[in-house]
Amino acid sequence: MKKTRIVIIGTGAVGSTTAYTLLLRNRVDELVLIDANHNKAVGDALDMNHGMPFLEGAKVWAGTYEDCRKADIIVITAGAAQREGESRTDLLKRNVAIFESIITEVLHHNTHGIILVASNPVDIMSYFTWKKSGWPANRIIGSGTLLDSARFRYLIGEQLKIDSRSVHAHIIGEHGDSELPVWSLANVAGTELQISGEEKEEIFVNTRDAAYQIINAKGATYYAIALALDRICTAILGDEGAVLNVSTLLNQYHGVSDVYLGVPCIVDRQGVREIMPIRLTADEQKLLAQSADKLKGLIASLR
Ligand code: 6V0
Repeated sequence: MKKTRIVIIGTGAVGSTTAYTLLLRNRVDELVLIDANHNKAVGDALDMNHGMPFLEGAKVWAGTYEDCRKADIIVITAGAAQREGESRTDLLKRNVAIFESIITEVLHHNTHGIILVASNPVDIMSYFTWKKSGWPANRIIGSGTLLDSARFRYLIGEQLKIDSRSVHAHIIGEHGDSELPVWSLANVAGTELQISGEEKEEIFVNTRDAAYQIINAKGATYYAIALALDRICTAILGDEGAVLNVSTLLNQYHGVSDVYLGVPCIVDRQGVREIMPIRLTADEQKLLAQSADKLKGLIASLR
């Protein structure tokens, strides 16, 4: 039987936690770790291999781009940290340069896989990866607003004292400051949420600003994003047809085109099989258009 392989590029906080999550949940046969700091990948692989007597027997090693050849999924979590005094646009330019070299290497060895991008700004990095690769957009996926939607569902669940898995609610748009809550569709078992306008505002602000809160407290976020990446990989490898709010290329979606944004998508072995045509109110459409305009402005600033 063909072995499933995931390559993770960038084994910092997010990459190594994602690798560990995939291992614990027994998702793959082979897990390859690649980092510009090869020693970090070597150390992570050793550390995880020492846990094998307690696991189900996957193979983990610190690899090279050559290992991308047999990869089903290539997860990119590499990124540069913001330097003191550096603007977001300059950081973006540096991250694009990092991606330029990573994608060139990946394309050299793999033509059939799915690339899953988590590095920030994730929607722009995904768009750039799609442009650079020349692959069909369904095979370039960004983690999008899957994490934001999970935070949103968790906070709604806390408010209502209902298991967050029973809360159906979506954050769409940019993974970042211009994202928006789709309150018009939020429900539990098809019933409208019993939450006041004030409470809704507080829940959304806490969702949107969650990363700042965590980074202020401990410097980085990595557990929940690792679970979100695990969820996407599982939907792909299991050919699930799961509906996940990932970042994908939009084409005339509520009037938005030629930009990657987080929206509910059906995810299976093809990657993004289809985008769900959800209903939005006029206000929600306006916010989605603003989110798209913001990202297009940033993409234009790179040219
Ligand atoms: P980190 O801990 O600094 O790890 C980054 C890793 O990338 C380091 O180990 C670097 O050595 C490595 N790296 C840098 N350049 C290269 C290169 N050219 N090739 C290979 N490896 C390289 O950062 P952390 O893991 O905390 O975050 C990684 C990225 O994920 C950042 O862009 C974050 O902003 C982003 N996140 C995205 C989230 C999402 O929801 N999409 C959530 C959290 C973080």
